[in-house]
Amino acid sequence: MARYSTLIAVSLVLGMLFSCSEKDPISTDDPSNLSFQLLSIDTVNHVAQLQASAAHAVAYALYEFEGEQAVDSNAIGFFEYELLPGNSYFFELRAYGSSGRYLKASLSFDYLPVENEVPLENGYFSPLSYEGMELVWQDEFNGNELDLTYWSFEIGDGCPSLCGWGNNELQYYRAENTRVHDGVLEIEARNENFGGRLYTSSRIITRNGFSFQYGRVDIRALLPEGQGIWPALWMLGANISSVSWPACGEIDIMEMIGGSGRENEVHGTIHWDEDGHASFGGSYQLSAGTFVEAYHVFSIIWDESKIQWFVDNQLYHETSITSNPMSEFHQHYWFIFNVAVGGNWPGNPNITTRFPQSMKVDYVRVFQPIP
Ligand SMILES: [Ca+2]
Repeated sequence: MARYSTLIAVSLVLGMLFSCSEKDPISTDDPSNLSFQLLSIDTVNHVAQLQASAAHAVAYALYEFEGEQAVDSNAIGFFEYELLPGNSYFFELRAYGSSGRYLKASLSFDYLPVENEVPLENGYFSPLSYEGMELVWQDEFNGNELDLTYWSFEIGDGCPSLCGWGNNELQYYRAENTRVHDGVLEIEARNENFGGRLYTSSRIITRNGFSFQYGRVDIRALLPEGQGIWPALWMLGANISSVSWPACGEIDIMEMIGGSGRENEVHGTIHWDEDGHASFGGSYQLSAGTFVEAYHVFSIIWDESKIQWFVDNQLYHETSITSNPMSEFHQHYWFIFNVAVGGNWPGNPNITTRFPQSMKVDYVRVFQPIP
């Protein structure tokens, strides 16, 4: 399905200027506290909704860039404006008081539709075999549904025991947001009010279907984008139900914090218990482009002494796991794939965040040394 994803860069300039007046503007005849914002863009019908609001305003007028005449005016401050894809827009808004004096504010944005379907062939591929190793588990996501032999869904918002999943995340996880089609697993974060939350997404785990200790993991994926979007490919220690987190250990193979200027960077991290929560992470930046534009392969090599992190087979982070407090890294782990929305690390979505957003996983493969 071709999708018109639209990107807006919003810059909001509020000019609180009284024009043509030398009077002290402290009067209910004059407007005050003007706000002017882009409420939404309907990318199907190409319509922008703009909302202005000011105290003591009796009329609002909308002007285009350098326009002499208002393109629209009314008493409520709500405007719909038809857009042409590929253009930049600049609006000025005037809020009039009964005195006839006005406050003005402006905002600008670019409306740049892009074809958001990145072909599966675009990007890096990892080999199906490595010398001295054997493929012990894989999911190539070749069917039409998630293989429940391996995977199950974690549903909800984490409440009551772990509301916001420990990070003040905003989404409600549902099975409905996961699809397997055209050779990929797709987890879609949506701007959808459900279960008392403003967003929905999915979080899938192999807790009851597959776990392993030591090996090489390759995961080929295309990442979503936008402020507040937080895709993750990670693992938890299989003893979590008995020792809890962080004593179970956590190995984050890939996390990306969406938002402008951050989508060329991914993070690899471990968490464990060493007199409380300890963590150690590294990050990798692409030399060009973003993780939204092409598939990349996120890997770890994990053995008795260390864990190494790779992007497209480039080593970028490494840790020893031989110290005594790191016993949690010498046991079985299972996978978690999810796309979170909002939370402590990325911050919340804003007007620049386009929904829906998808993480697509082409495959996950686990290799272990041939005995
Ligand atoms: Ca595939």
